[in-house]
Amino acid sequence: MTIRKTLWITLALVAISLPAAAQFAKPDDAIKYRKSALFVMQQNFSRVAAMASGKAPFDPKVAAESAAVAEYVSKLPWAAFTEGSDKGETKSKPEIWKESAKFKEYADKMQGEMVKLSAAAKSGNLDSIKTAVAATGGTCKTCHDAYRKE
Ligand code: ASC
Repeated sequence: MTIRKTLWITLALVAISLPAAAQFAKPDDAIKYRKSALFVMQQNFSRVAAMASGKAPFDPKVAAESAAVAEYVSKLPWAAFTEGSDKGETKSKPEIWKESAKFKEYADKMQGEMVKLSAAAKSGNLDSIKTAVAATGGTCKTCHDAYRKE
């Protein structure tokens, strides 16, 4: 193999093993990305929460679909809390970057509850959905109280 070829293969391997963080061209893109993901997640979660609280009629199919979207999208914001994206159009507190283990713990907790919510919604049992909505909402609030500016 030529040196050139070896170099290209090495570069390609490095590129695919880079963390998702590397996908953002600039800090503003990372901020926009995580806000967008959190917004889409919140919209879908709220739709299910409204059914759980009786503010909206219970539609099991819509609940299951919305919860599945929220569950999937709950995986996305975290790769966008990149170095340098603590400054800009963001309500993220700088503590996120200083307490990354605790922040990750909160993020993981929320994702775990989203999995349960999605399972509950799939089952079509409104009581299970209510329990899961409360648990999931609690994880949103815990993290916001600690890491989101007013
Ligand atoms: C939402 C939303 C949150 C959570 C939280 C639950 O719909 O935007 O931040 O639920 O309010 O306590």
